[in-house]
Parts: sequence; structure tokens; C-alpha cells
Amino acid sequence: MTNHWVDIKNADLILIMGGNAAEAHPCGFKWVTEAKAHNKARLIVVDPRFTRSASVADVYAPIRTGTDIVFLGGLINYLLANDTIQREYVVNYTDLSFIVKDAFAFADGLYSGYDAAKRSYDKSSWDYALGEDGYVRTDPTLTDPRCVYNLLKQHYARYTPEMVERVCGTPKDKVLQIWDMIASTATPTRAMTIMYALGWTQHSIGSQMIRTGAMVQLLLGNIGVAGGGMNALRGHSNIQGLTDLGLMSNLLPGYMTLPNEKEQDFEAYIVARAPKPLRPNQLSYWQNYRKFFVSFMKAWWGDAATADNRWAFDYLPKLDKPYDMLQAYELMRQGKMNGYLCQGFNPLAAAPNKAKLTEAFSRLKYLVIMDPLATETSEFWKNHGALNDVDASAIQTEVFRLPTTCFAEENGSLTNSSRWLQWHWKGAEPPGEARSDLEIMAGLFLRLRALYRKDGGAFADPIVNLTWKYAQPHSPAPEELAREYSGGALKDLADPKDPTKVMRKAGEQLAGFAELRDDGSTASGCWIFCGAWGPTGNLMARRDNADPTGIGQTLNWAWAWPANRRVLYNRASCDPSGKPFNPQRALVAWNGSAWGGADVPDFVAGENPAGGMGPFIMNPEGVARFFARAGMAEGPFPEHYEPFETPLAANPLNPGQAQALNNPAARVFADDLAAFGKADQFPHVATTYRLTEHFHYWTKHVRLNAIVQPEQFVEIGAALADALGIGNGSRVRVVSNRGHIEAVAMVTKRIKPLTIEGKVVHTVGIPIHWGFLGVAKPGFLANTLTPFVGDANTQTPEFKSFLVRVEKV
Ligand SMILES: Nc1nc2c(c(=O)[nH]1)N[C@H]1C(S)=C(S)[C@@H](COP(=O)(O)OP(=O)(O)OC[C@H]3O[C@@H](n4cnc5c(=O)[nH]c(N)nc54)[C@H](O)[C@@H]3O)O[C@H]1N2
Ligand SMILES: Nc1nc2c(c(=O)[nH]1)N[C@H]1C(S)=C(S)[C@@H](COP(=O)(O)OP(=O)(O)OC[C@H]3O[C@@H](n4cnc5c(=O)[nH]c(N)nc54)[C@H](O)[C@@H]3O)O[C@H]1N2
Ligand SMILES: [Mo]
Repeated sequence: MTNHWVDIKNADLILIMGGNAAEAHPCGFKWVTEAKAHNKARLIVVDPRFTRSASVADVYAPIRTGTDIVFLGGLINYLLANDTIQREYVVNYTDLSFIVKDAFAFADGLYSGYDAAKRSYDKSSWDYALGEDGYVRTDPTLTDPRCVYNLLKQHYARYTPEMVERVCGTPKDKVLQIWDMIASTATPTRAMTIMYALGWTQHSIGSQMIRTGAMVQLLLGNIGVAGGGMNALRGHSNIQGLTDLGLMSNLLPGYMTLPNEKEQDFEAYIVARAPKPLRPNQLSYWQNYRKFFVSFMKAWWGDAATADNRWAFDYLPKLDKPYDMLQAYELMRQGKMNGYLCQGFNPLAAAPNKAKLTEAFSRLKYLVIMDPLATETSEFWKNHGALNDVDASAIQTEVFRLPTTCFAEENGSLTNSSRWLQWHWKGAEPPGEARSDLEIMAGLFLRLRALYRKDGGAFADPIVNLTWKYAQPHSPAPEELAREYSGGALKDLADPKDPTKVMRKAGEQLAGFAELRDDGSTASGCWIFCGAWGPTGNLMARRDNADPTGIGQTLNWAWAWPANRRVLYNRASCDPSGKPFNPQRALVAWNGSAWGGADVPDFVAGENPAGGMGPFIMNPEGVARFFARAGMAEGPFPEHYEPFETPLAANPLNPGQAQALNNPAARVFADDLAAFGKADQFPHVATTYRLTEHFHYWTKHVRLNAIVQPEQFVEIGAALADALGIGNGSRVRVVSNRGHIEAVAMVTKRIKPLTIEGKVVHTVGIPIHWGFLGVAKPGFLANTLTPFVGDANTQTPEFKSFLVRVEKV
């Protein structure tokens, strides 16, 4: 989230699109209710199904899955054509006036630089044009045909209300009604928040859907303000913490990135990540990358990381490609990966195309499962709903199950969608032989280190030199790890303002990342968490909900990254002179000599606004980007492509362009391209989702949850059910090109047929929570059906849009 849960109460308008917060985030949804009750906020829900969120909305509109870029691109076109944008904001705080290189082009659904054989782009033309002074050229009058404003206008001119109705199936009058409501927030005193989750992320063009939403928010001046923002409703209680701590194959903690295999040179690695400003007097905060990186390397390798060995840069693996989960299972299936450690993850249930997963796990030598429950993955050879029979006796994979504790059985911190790190305390003793994940991992590490110490081996240094200074090496305490990721001084640190004074003594915790240094005198395992456990102790454990300004800024409740700031980009809530656009909901302001207010300023504290520093300090241009430069895999402006399984033969936005039907840069492997179903055999659009009554694949082990939602059902619109002769409560088979499931039919008016390109398209809704283990009725896994294809940037699978056929059993 750019903002936070409580801040939703400040919104004048709430758009829930690509999520179902009432169902999947029922506690957070309270703040939507607060906004409606106390702020006269209106709620819009756009979803293929009439959901629990929709049931309390002021306006609901249906949409075909996977087409949100058309809806939002149309909105961009509408806002620009009617000039309902927050002009002062957009002109000063975004790149609309920036000139783009002449070589950049878009034609026939593709951007310049496409290589069809590699399914990827050479992005060198996707950039701004620089002047002789080395800065980007701009045209503040917005008349230059090569400025971002005009390119943006031109790009979305094709996205008309008629096109939205044709592609999304949303009636045009509904579309215009919603666009009007949204346009009303272009005034500085009205704010809209966007709440989204998997209905946007789980598509082959998911990241670009989210970007389109962010572009709408920028045009309206809704980023950085109270009640505004792009608010990703995260999933598991600590999934925000997962990405923060770098648990993706290409990440290091704090959104630093691993070097790739061409980056063997330390200096070049740093320079590429610490860009110089692209406009005069801009901060370009990533110029501090070296401090964050060196402090991180000191946290991991301590005394072994020195200036002479470039802070142990050689210890880091260098990536040849991203190792996302789709890549990993593809390699496994090809027999190129023979061991797998699966911790707190049930991929047989959670990953797409179960048959492919079964094949992949069957080729492993060993599979280690760390989980408090018996998972389907740990019994993957059981083969419900697969296309072909599997001969379990031929599978040689050795499976080990290590029972772990559950998060509630230990102390620790959870980072929620608001970026709040909240400390929690152990609630119960773990049962049986369960051990904590920390203990199991520590045991594994200590054994590996002992082996390397004894026998040596290729490049033992990263393992034998890893810092491991815990009181009980076989069982590090969560408190020790928290102090480590926050960070401390390794030597006495002199005060930069008065070098005769010591600012921090050796061993003392640091107050924040501004104290990090690049000379090896500080350590911090995750720079954005620096200060969470500061010199005064564990700030994550704070529970003071005082809200002095009444706008939900409870700065003494837990601790938010970065720097306990609650609303990102909050400098943008003020006009260029530093006065709040909306004094009723002021977050920060310039008082003539400093920035301050209800939030921690996202800016340089003493920076006079007259200097023209932009509010988007992480970007080298100081402003927000409509033109993503080389930041996105499929192009600088979001473009609509159809899901990989689509009811359409052509992309209506680029008819006749076969290459522009599906995302030309998506994560897809050759064999899977062949496994996509076609609309003649699989005429219905399917989507998968959650229910309040279950949590993924765990709660089918719990009797009360199993009682309220006992077995797999699928939602089928009344029109389709009539056409197929299916009665409510009868059994159906849902078939995709990868397998089938059987389920109870729930016939409903909540899913309406849509007319797309003159053709009636039915949507089938498939909740995901059942499997073949637990106390709920045993059955199939929903992911038997889903396709093995992912987003081009995040590699997130396309769980939300694929083709099926429904049959009576
Ligand atoms: N009770 C409960 N709560 C949970 C979870 C749980 O299992 N149980 N899981 C947690 C996790 S890990 C996550 S990630 C979150 C997920 O939270 P959500 O994303 O809100 O949950 P989903 O139900 O997967 O999907 C949301 C909605 O997206 C809609 N949708 C599908 N395709 C499209 C599309 O193309 N466009 C639009 N506009 N909408 C579309 C679906 O119809 C569905 O209503 O929930 C979390 N909360
Ligand atoms: N078709 C379809 N597929 C989907 C989705 C969808 O919307 N549609 N959503 C996707 C999303 S967003 C998600 S997040 C995934 C969820 O997929 P998973 O994360 O695989 O599913 P979970 O069942 O939430 O959790 C995995 C395991 O963690 C275990 N666990 C709980 N606490 C601990 C602990 O402290 N330590 C250890 N070691 N284990 C623990 C649980 O017992 C459980 O077995 O599913 C994905 N798959
Ligand atoms: Mo999730």
C-alpha cells in the first residue's frame, strides 16, 4: 500500500477493482465502512462476479476477467479528453512534460525493439531524450508531439467507451457513470482510494493492470494524499514482509537486487543501481544504494566482508535468469532440479496445472516438507483429476516431512499491507515433535557449515564465513534476528555535524537508515527496516493508538517502513509551495523552515520548496512516471492483451495482429504454449478465488471451517445453468485442457453473461479451498484446471482467467 488501512476512512470515493475486500480482508474492510458512515464516501466495485464487496457498493459493474486495462485505459482517455485531471499536480509532479526519444514507437500492438524469437524487447529506445546538460528535455507547455502527455493521449485514443463495452462486456452507460464518479476526484479536496489484490495481479498482464490504475490516480492527483493511493491488499499476514526481506529469487532485502551473471564488477553493480538525477536539484535517493548494500553485507558476513574483498561481493550468486516458481517447476519437470525444500508452501495445491506439478515432483530425488500440517504436496503422487494415470510405484522421490510450529506458537513480527511491522507474542506451546522453522533452518545450516569446515569443497567461504552470533546457535531467538535486520553500529560512529562527538557507540542499535554508512562501520540486514528495533528498543511492539489529528495517523502504533512513515510520497499532498492541497486532511506542510505535520515527511526535512525538488524522491527524475522507461517488460504504457486462454480469436484493439493477441513478453514455456485450450472446445471463461470461511488449504483441516464450507462448489450463472440443464446443488464436471474437477453446482444470479464482440460469454467461478487431505470432503484441487503461464514482470500465474467447459455429471 502507498497508504494504510486506517487511512481508507479518509476517502471520498473507494474503487474496489481486482479484489474482494469484504470477503478476503473482512477486518480491513471496516475502514471502508467507516468512510461510508462518517465521510459520505461512495463505493464502486468492478468484478466479474457480484461479490460480498459488491453487495454493499453504491455502484457495481461486471467486467470480463483479464480486461481491466481496457476499462482503465478508456478512463485515461476520458480524463485527458475532458481535461478532468488535477493539472497543478500532474504538471509539477509527473513526467507529462518530458520528451521521449525519437526511436521509441508503438505500432500494430508492439513497441519498438521486439524480438519474437526471444519473446522479449530490446528496451534501448524506451527512454527520455536528454539535452546537452545531461538532463531530460521537457516542454512545460505540453505541446511538443514527443512529450509524454501527447504520446499518452495518442496511445489511449483507441480506448473508447465503445471499445470498453466490446472487450470488457461492461454496459457503456455503467462505464460512463463510473468514470464520471471517478473524475470528480480530480479536484484537490477530493480523494479516491483504489483497493486491489489478485483480480489484478494474477494475469499475464497483471503488473500493467496495476500500473494503469496508478496512472489514473496520478492524473487525478490522488497519490501521496490522505484517502488516496494505490492500495495492494496483501495476502498472508506477513507476505509484505516476504518481499521486504527479499524472498524472491532476484531480490536482496529492502528491494535491492542480486547481480546478474554479467555483473561481476562491484563498482559497475553499484553504479547501475545508484542513478544520478535526471533533472536539476533532484534527490534520487537510491544514490545511497552503496550504504544500504555494504551494511547488508556486513550483517551477513561481518568481519569477512571488507573493503579489500569488495564487501564479499563474490559471495553473492549471480543470476542467469529469474528462478520464480514457474521456472523452478519447469526445470524440475525437465529433470534439471533434483532436490526441493518446501517450507510453508503447498505448491501442488497452490501452483497452476497440477498434472505438470505431479510430473515435476516425480522427477525429484528428494522433497523436504516443512509444515505443521500434512499437505497435498507431501502426498503429491495421489492423482485426483489428472488427464493421465500416474503409476505411483514408478515414482522414486523420497519425501521427508518435518513438522514445524505455526507463527502463533512463537514470537516475531508480521508486516501487514500498511507496511506496519507489528510484534506478536507466542500464544501456545507447539504440539508433538514440532520445531520452529528457525530451529530447523539453524540445524541445517550448522550441519552444512560443519561439513564444509571438515571437508572443504568448492567455494566454502560464503557458508563458513556467514555471521552466526546467536546466544543459542541451534535456535536463534526472533528478538536477535529482529535486532539484526534493523541494524547497529559496528564501531563508534562520529556525528557528521560535529566529528568530535560520538553519535552511536559500537554495538548500539541505529535509529534509521539515514545513519547507515558505506565504510563498513554499520550493519543492517534490511535497510528499509532500519530503526524498527532502535536505540530505545522494539518499536514494533508499540500499541499506542492515539491519533492527534483525527485522520488515522497513529504514529506510535507499531512501526511502519520506511522511517515510520505512514503515507508514501506525502510531499505530493502539498502544492509546489508546500501548502496542503486539502487543509482538512493535511499530512505534512512546509512551515517556512522545515517540513512536518501528521506524518513523517517523505522528503528532505529542511528542503525549501522553492528549489523545485520533486516529491517522488526514489526516481532520478524526482517525479512520477507515466512513461515507465525500461521498467516494465512489455512496454512503457500499459497495453491490453488477451489472456492466454481467451474466448476471442483476435485482440479487438489490434485486430489482424496475431502477435498482439496475448502478452508478447509473458512468462511462458514452449510446452505450455501448446497446452492452452481453445474456445471451440472450452467455451466458458473461468476464474478462481477465495471465501471468508476458509484460508487457502489449511482450514479444510479444521472441523468448524469444514462444516460451514464442506466441499468444492462452482458458481454458474443462471443462464448457463439453464442452457446446460444444470440444477442448483447438482454435480458438475469442469474441464480444461489440463484436467478436470468435479463439484457441486451453485446456480446464481450473481454472475451475468457478458456480450463480448457480439458473442455471449459465460463466467464460471471456482473457489480454491479444497483438496484431498483434511476433514472437509475430499476431492479435487482447483489448480488441476489452471494454465502454466505468468506475468511478464512478476511471473505471477494467470489464475484468474482461463477457459473451461462445464458438463453435467
Ligand atoms: N478468508 C480468507 N481471506 C484471505 C485468504 C483466504 O484464503 N481466505 N487469502 C489471502 C491471500 S494470500 C490473498 S493473496 C488475498 C487475496 O484477496 P483477493 O484478491 O481479494 O481475493 P480473490 O478472491 O482471489 O480475488 C478477488 C476478486 O477478483 C475478481 N476477479 C477475477 N478476475 C478479475 C479481473 O480480471 N478483473 C477484476 N476487476 N476482478 C477480477 C474475482 O471475481 C474475485 O472476486 O486474500 C487474503 N485473505
Ligand atoms: N487457482 C488459484 N491458485 C492460487 C491462488 C488463486 O487465487 N487461484 N492464489 C495464490 C496465492 S495469492 C497464494 S498466497 C497461494 C497460497 O498457497 P500456499 O502458501 O501454498 O498455501 P497456504 O495453505 O496458505 O500455506 C502453505 C502452508 O503453510 C503452512 N504454515 C502455516 N504456518 C507455518 C509456519 O509457521 N511455518 C511453516 N513452515 N509452515 C506454516 C500451512 O500449514 C500450509 O500448509 O495460492 C496461490 N494459488
Ligand atoms: Mo496470496
